[in-house]
Amino acid sequence: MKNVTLLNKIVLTLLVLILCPLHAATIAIMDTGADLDHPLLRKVRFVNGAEVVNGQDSDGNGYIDDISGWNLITEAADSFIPANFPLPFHEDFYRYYEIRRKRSLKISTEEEDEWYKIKRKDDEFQEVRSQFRRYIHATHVAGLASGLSFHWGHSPGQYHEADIYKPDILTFTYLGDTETGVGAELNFKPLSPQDPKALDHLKDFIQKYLAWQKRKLSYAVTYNAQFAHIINSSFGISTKSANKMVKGWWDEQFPGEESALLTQLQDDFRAGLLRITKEVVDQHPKVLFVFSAGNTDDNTTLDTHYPSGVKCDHCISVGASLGTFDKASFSNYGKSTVTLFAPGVAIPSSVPPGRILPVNGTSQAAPQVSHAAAVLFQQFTEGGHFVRMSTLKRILMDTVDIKIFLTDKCESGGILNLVRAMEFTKQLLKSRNFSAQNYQRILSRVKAQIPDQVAPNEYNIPLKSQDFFYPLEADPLNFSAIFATR
Ligand SMILES: [Ca+2]
Ligand SMILES: [Ca+2]
Repeated sequence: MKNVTLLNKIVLTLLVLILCPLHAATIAIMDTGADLDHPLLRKVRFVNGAEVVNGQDSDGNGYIDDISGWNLITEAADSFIPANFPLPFHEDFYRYYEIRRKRSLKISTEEEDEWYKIKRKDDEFQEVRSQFRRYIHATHVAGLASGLSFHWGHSPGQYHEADIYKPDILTFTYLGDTETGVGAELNFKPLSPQDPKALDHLKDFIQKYLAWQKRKLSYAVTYNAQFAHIINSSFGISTKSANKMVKGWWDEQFPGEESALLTQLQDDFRAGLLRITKEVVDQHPKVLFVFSAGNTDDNTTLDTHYPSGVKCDHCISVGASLGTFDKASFSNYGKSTVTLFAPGVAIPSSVPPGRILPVNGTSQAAPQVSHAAAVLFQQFTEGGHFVRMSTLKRILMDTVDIKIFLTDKCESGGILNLVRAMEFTKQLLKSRNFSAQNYQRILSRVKAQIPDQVAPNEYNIPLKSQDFFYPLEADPLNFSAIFATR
């Protein structure tokens, strides 16, 4: 009898291991293509175990050699392509960022200010800067999704528990230009302005353009949903940009003509962008979508932002805060369109090749929320529970640091607090009681136990919205020491 019990235990344990694998949550980075060979990202690289690099689609999912992701632009497995950039970037470039950071902090010298102003007007230099931005963007976002940011700017050890959780990072190249395949943007070919069908032709094109955007988004999401629990999308189109696109087509079709019809077409186009997003995300209820709210200081409840403005219970839109004491001046906001905020000023993370750089943006705020969601997801999984993505969203919202300056700026009224979200989830799972009353009781208790986060002093200086990137210094934050503990 004793042996039977032991056998039962073994069988049960094996069943649990088979049915509830303790794999990490996977976050897909839909972006410019992340460098997963960065020393910090190697440790979190997603590996498609069923695929083999042999020039064939070994796992039969339709994508050849997709070991760690896919590139929609080139339609190949190489997501990050350094050859597309003018490497190495000149050191003056880094100096530019160093001085800009100092200027934001009002600690730059006159000589530095002078040098900076010259570079700022230097078109060639600025062209390199925009290339650099594309070069680093996804890798920076991926580093934050992996949990890098939580180790910096806070008291050491505060986030050590988060470090136990290392979500896998999948890279998907979504942003970029191509002439072929699903990524190829549609071009408008106008009719003669006098053609009676000209207006219908333009309207038709706008519908075709929306259909293309939907195909592209659907392609990306369908791919990523094979492997990822969370999709991080740190990109978007503002109302102003969307209107400009429609105005461009209008001007090609009706040069010099002004009409109220244009405004109508612009409104329809923006509504269309949100509609196609909704159609795509609704097909993937098991995926949590985390969007950056955008960097144009718009109220996106009034001025839509695509795709972050989509309404769904497994979608999160993230605004950027300045430390934990103010909205970042550039961040979009919206009582019904932005879910919560996360720090988005001077946030350090990985950039190629193997370096660290503090950067500003809602692009930086969003992946911190993706990371937090991954951590909670793993807590549930390890506790042997399935969890709905809408529940993860609810917990993240309920455990924020409530801020007066965000009350009318986002749905939750606060800033992400990972430590509190983790502790709440831990206590909820421990209680094994998922009733609404118990949820509220534990929430109140954890709120009393875990204090609001305190921002590092350096943030306590007004920063300008145009100061989006921060300089690279030789490991100023001692990342190598921090990550030795991983
Ligand atoms: Ca494959
Ligand atoms: Ca293969």
